[in-house]
Amino acid sequence: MSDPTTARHGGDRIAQALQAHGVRCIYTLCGGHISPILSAAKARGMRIVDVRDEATAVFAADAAARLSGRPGVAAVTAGPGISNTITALKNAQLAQSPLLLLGGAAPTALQGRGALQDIDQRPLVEPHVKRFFKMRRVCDLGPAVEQAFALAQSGVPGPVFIECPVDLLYDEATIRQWYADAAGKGTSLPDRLQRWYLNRHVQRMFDGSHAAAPPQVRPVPAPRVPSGALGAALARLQQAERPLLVIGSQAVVVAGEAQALADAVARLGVPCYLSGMARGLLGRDHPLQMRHQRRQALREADCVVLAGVPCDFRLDYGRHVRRSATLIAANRSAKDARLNRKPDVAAIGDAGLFLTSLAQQASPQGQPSPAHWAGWAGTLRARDAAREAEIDQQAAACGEYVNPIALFQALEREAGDNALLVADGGDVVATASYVLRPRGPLTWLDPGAFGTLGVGAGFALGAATTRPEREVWIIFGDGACGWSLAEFDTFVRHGIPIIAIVGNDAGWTQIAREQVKMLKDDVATVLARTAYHEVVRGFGAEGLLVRHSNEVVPALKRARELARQGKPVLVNVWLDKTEFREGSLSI
Ligand SMILES: Cc1ncc(C[n+]2csc(CCOP(=O)(O)OP(=O)(O)O)c2C)c(N)n1
Ligand SMILES: [Mg+2]
Repeated sequence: MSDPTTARHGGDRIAQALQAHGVRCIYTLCGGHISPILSAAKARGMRIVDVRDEATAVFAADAAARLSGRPGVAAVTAGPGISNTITALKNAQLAQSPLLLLGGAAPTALQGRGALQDIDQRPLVEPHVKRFFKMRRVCDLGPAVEQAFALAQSGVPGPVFIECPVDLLYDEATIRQWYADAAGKGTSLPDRLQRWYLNRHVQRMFDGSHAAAPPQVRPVPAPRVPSGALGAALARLQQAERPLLVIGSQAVVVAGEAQALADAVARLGVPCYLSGMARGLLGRDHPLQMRHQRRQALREADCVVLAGVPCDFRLDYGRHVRRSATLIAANRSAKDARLNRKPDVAAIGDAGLFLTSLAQQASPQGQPSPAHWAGWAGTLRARDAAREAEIDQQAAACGEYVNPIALFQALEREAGDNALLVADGGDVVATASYVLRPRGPLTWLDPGAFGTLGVGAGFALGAATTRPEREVWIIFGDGACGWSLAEFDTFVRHGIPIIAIVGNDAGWTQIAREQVKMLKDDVATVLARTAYHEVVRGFGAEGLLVRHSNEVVPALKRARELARQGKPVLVNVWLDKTEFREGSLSI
């Protein structure tokens, strides 16, 4: 293993800084521009997981970040390697997920001169990241990684990009030789001038690199809501008759505090809805957690606390909350706290810490919450139970193939207590999210506000490598699985036992549902009952086919058994069409 105190070359300086920040895994797809980083990171004991699409690498880094609370790291080659990551980068930016993307680049002296894969990468990447670092000197590589880690996690978290030209990554002797060879041995004045220029260029690249200090890790404390706003929120909450709490992804960005947050929410006694990464925060069955009829509850509430949840399309741009209700918005972003609707109390800071402090102040000695809140929670619970009974009825409908609600009810019973669920699809995922109960904090991953299909395998990879003790399931739509099915090759090569369920309804149903109704045309929304289980067998994974209800439970049991033996599995389930999602939005 490499000496942790000294770095061999620029690639190793990056690896050294990653090591200092506790990075254990790098997701990548190789390219000549980044080889020294990968080789040095491997030599320093980091796990290099090589995937089949650069987007997967970034999705994996995103998931790793969400689950660990520390930036995930991906490395991709110059040009097309980088352009392939744009959707995944944007997804991470909108999901406020801190990650570091290391991208290759043409040699410094050849940029803009027609080198292989040389494009101006800044305009492509810069809009989607908190900072675009353009490297020009070897001595800046380590400090850039330090800064990138701090920046990715500070304020509103997000992705950061470091562009690493290949000639900064190899050792000085090799680079000097490259440039000497390139300069040639000509004796004309232009030849000698060019040699002089290149010599000076190399000198500048390596200037100061021998004196570089070892990497420093900067602590990044989560921003705290000022005490004035905290006090105002507490006073408004205590006056409320029917308070409601909506907790979103941003409240769990300090992943290590998720359990403390769960305890605080339970202590606060306010009925709540959980969304995004906050799903599962209170475990499978908590009396304060409501799952259904959120819109109606929001209409009735007289005080709504939005913890890390902006008033975007998911809250009908704020219209779901009554005008007369007190709105308390806790958010790291002052802009998001005020999006579409001005809150009565804007609590700017970390939403998770805000709720923990609020609970502390509301009942410093663990006093119970007001009795009328319990009555209100009871009303909501009764409504939840009524909806659950309706869902049970809909699950009993028998068709030619498998009822999707019944499928997820079976999965809910069969998946282990340590299951971690990844959602990638349209209607099938929406149905799953009605029925499945994430097991605990940080056991549910969905793309977030960007609504990106294709996250499945990358998220699962990030999850399985960050939380190897967990049973990782992907819930795929048959449309969505097409983006990342080739990553079963990655799962097989790296021995990662992920279980994927494909809800195969032979179509892009979430889109078809409205398109057919409004335009009487199913153009481009029809797929075949493709044998996805056979496709993954080709990659060396296990594939199971389920066409009838009675095959569901045995297949799920078999899938778990195979995963326990270390094998990745895909269960291709033929679904019936249902009316379950009728009326829900697809745009
Ligand atoms: C990258 C991307 N392309 C297209 C869409 C639009 N879209 C949203 S849902 C959906 C259908 C998903 O089909 P499938 O995964 O089979 O799930 P189903 O709705 O059939 O259950 C599509 C195409 C999207 N959200 N993301
Ligand atoms: Mg489908």
